[in-house]
Amino acid sequence: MQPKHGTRRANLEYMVETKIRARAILIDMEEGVIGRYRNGPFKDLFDDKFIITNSPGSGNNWAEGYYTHGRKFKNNILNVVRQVAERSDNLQGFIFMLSTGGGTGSGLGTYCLRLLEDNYPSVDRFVSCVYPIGSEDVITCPYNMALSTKQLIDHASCVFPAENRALTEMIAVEAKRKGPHNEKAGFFAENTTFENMNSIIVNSLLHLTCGSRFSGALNMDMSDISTNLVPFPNMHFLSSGITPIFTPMKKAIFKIKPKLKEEMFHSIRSKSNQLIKINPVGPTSVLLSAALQTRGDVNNSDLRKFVEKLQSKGNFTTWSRKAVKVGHCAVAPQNCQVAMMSLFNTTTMSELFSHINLSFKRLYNRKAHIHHYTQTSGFESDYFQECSETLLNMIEMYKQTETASSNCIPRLSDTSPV
Ligand SMILES: Nc1nc2c(ncn2[C@@H]2O[C@H](COP(=O)(O)OP(=O)(O)O)[C@@H](O)[C@H]2O)c(=O)[nH]1
Ligand SMILES: [Mg+2]
Repeated sequence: MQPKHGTRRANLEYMVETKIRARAILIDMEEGVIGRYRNGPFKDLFDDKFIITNSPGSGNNWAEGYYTHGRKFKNNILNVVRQVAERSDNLQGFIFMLSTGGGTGSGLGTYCLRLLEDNYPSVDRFVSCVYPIGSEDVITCPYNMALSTKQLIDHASCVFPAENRALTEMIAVEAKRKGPHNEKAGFFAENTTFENMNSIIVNSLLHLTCGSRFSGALNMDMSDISTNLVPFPNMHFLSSGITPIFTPMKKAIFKIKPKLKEEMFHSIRSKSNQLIKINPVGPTSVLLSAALQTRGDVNNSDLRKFVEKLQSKGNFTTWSRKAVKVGHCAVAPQNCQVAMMSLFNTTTMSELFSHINLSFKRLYNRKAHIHHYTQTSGFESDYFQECSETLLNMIEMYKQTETASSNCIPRLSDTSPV
């Protein structure tokens, strides 16, 4: 049985009626945030046994989340994860959703990443994370971003970053395109609310997981993503581009014209549809890998055309051009005939690392606010420096790849990012 209408209320009623439960663990050290899920309209969706809270938060301090809360909640978290994992018929991976700018998501979130790596070493860890660049409301945000990014580099299988400034711009463009009566199109009074920003991230996650949720001949599973898109250890940060940006709530179009599909394909590789502010097909980008996920009314010849176009437009290395991974899921999102997502492993990802390192250095050069971290039991002061070195190493690895990509390299060693 499918919900009759694509409205939020209808979806909710459908979930309650069919007793659908999210296979999700909610963790927050601020009780009030999770309270919305415990007591709000989604309360039947989440199992109370799998909610872990505390108060009063992590004080915007990565070390507090990682060490203090990590130590305190380790056994509780492992116990809950075990129960949820045992309910799965086919555990394909863990998906983490966190912000890198505060204390809980960044600290406790990346603590959990390491905990699961130790306890489930063969299960992939995918991370959808927010970089609050452009919406920094916390002075210690640069430290938290740098410290958690080191953990993501060292312990995640794949990272799908989203920058708040990129999401904000996408919302602004969409609002302008839809005109002043955009409430009907699913917008809220304030365009840059987290609700709107998160909606973009949620859509990207729905595309990412559609191959695991629906059957199909050309499905791309989560595990295919880490194998196909990560050519060298640690170079696992991927740029996601989606279209449509929001699921349109307007009247459905029943016949999709080929031109519209081509425009959509153009959008997903353009910089304005990426969840982070980089240009994957710009002049400085070298593509280490790419994937295309389509949903709905797209046929094999469309797909072949899209891939050929990407191979001719994108600046791939000699060894990555042939290997564009393709997934097609016949089931489109609700009220939508076609949707697409691109994933790029591009050397321009170094721009994100440079931005994090620069904002980190601005504070760290003055040693401002470091005492909050160093007085947390377990935190070693050298760790700041180590973090910055890891970021610089990543930037250097991308630069080397960029330089070497113009030469033909017949054989690659296991780890060299040539
Ligand atoms: N896009 C997006 N950004 C968020 C959201 N919640 C928080 N942020 C950003 O992430 C930063 C850290 O979040 P915060 O809740 O303080 O951190 P916590 O300690 O992990 O709970 C904030 O300053 C916001 O800029 C959200 O739901 N969506
Ligand atoms: Mg929070």
